[in-house]
Amino acid sequence: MKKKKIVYVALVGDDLNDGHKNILKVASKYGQIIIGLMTDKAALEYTELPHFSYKERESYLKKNRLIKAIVPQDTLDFTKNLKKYKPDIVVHGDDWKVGHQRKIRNKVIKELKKWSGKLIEVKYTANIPKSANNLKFLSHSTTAELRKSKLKRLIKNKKIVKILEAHNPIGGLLIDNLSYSDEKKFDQIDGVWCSSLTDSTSRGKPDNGSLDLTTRSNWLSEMFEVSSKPVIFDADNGGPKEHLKFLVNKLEKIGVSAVVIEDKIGIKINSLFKDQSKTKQDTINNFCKKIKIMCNSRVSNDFIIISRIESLILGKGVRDALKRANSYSKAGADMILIHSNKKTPSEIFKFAKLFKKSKYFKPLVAVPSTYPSVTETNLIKHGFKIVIYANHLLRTSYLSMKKTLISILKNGQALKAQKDMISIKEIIQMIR
Ligand code: SPV
Ligand code: MG
Repeated sequence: MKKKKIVYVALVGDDLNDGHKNILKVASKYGQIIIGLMTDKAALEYTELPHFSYKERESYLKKNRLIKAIVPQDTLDFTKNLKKYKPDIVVHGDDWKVGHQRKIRNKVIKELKKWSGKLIEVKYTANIPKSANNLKFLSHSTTAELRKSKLKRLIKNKKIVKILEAHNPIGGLLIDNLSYSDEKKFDQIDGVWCSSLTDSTSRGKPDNGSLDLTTRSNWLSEMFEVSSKPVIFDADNGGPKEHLKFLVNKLEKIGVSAVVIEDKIGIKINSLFKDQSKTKQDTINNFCKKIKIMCNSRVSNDFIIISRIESLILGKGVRDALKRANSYSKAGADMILIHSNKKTPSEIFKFAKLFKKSKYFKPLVAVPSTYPSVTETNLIKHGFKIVIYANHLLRTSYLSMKKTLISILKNGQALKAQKDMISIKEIIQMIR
């Protein structure tokens, strides 16, 4: 009997939309299908983090009759798996002929040549309609549990997790839908920073803790309706100890992935204000108690507790920050946010170098609001695992609004302001 040909198809497999189904149909005509199922790490090289874990996606695909076997593909580069399984044919959508996946395609062709294998390309199915089987649909119906677990999966699979502030659902939508790619790279924002500063400012209020948790979490729930990326919540100092249990409970329940609490007490003054003379820092002992309460209150280990140290903001120096970092880590904090209002990252790097040597080292979080020239590459080198761009969408949108308002007033018409706006058609398409 003639041996059946092996046909290799790489997939993320969160969901089989019409495009994927077409590829499987074509592939099945040539022989037995082996699926190279993208691991989280591989998927992140060209698209967003899959909604479901590898295991969940594998069991979903196992039900498909057309599929003979499923193997992990742990890089976007096919070479390792092609060498291992020596398929006669690879079937892929033709969309990878342009952009950063082009080089991956070239490597596949080169590798297949070694055993006279063939690449078959299927016309890309554009404009996939919204349906219960559509990925976009999935992203909007992400459950709290799925969303919550995404940050841990990102930390595990990325060199640095990139978080951007969003203060309304449309910001969340942007973060969800936009990515950058050119011939060399693909990149995206991994999640949302729910900032006390921009939540307050966008409501015309000062960042002094006057916005209550219910207001902020209701707003988050609205954002969760239109986006699927994980959220880190800025909880200021978390409030009194007696409230912490409820804070953790509420955030976990709605699907927040991480909470940051800072070691300040008394009336809240934003850390970027020059005059910090009225700001008081908590005692190490008291703050450790708070961390412990929060750790004991969480239901899922997917929920991350980040302790934020304000020693550098308050001029207490690197030694004080280090002492606190060790204690907070011992108390159970999963990560340490070391905040600074200096113009360069030298102070946080000095801290990071020392903390890296500690047996209590935990991955670090940076908020480069005052030192924007720092590169992600340099942060990675110093042990930072999350970078939070904490107020950037608010600052850009405010500037644009101001420009438009002035232009209308100056010209007595809106024509000149038009060039800096998106069209009404684009808005309508965005919110279809
Ligand atoms: C926020 O964005 O609210 C923060 C960061 O907590 S900072 O404004 O630098 O304090
Ligand atoms: Mg804040």
